[in-house]
Amino acid sequence: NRSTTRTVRLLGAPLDLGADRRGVDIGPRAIRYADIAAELEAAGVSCTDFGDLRVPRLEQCDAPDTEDDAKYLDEIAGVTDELTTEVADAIADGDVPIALGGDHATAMGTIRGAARAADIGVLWFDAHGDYNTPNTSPSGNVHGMPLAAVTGYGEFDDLDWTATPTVAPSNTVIVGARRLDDAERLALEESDVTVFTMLDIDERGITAVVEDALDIATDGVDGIHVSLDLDWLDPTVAPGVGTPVRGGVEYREAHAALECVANRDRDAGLLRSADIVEVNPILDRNNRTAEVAAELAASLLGKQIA
Ligand code: 4U7
Ligand code: MN
Ligand code: MN
Ligand code: MN
Repeated sequence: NRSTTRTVRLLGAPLDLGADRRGVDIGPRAIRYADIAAELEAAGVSCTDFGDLRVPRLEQCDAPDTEDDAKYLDEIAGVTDELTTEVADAIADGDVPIALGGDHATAMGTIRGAARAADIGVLWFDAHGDYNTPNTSPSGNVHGMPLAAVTGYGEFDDLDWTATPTVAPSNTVIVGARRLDDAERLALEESDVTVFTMLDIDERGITAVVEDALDIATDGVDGIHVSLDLDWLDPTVAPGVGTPVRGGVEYREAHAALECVANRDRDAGLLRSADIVEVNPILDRNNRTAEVAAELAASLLGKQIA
């Protein structure tokens, strides 16, 4: 049992260069307005907010040419390099950094920062696999590639750190997948990444699946990173996302999943870092998706229901 109060350090990452739909850069602000700080304090952790990273505005960047296979990758790399340093600093100070996205390219920064301090596994809650590479991506959008990058899969010309895995594929688990591109599916099959689909959740229940995911992610490492893409949830629960896919987890399933992670964390002190990404307020209804994000953060940090 943990004796001292933990501190979450919020790091805003208003990154929208990895996705097509505008508005995900307002995500950090919307999650703050949904009072993530109060939610976390209700969970018994203290919370500090380090504000937002500077992100180049889309309009300031050179427009990608039409056959660009990884749009804005250089600019994204600049931002995620800074986030890597911020996350590593937070962990060195004893805090738990949570990056507020921003699109999912954000995770290239948080995961690299967390992996500086210790060997980690990754739990990736997402409708998608985010396992495309510049060579396989149908869209050229980098938010569909971060998991491939951090597991060292495929060729990312300008990102030298992708030459070696930042996290072992065998400690990497996707939970809730329901839309994979063809090449992405093949890549995942030949990798050691574990994929639990929505059908696994339907058949076995969310808690059994997450317990398995935790066993795999934590095997032989010191801690875990949790990456939460809000499109993991059903769009009726979380409508404010750029790439919604029907048939996602329900509100209560999502909380149960993160409560399982928190329970394991309470026993073993596993949680090193997290990111909460893809909240797009322009596409949302009355900030509902940001509110769900803030509430899920509290479950991840061990909020007790009773
Ligand atoms: B997210 C997609 F083609 N696979 O690569 C792609 F369907 O971070 C979507 O999970 C990626 O929201 C979604 O562009 C990225 C597409
Ligand atoms: Mn994603
Ligand atoms: Mn997604
Ligand atoms: Mn496999």
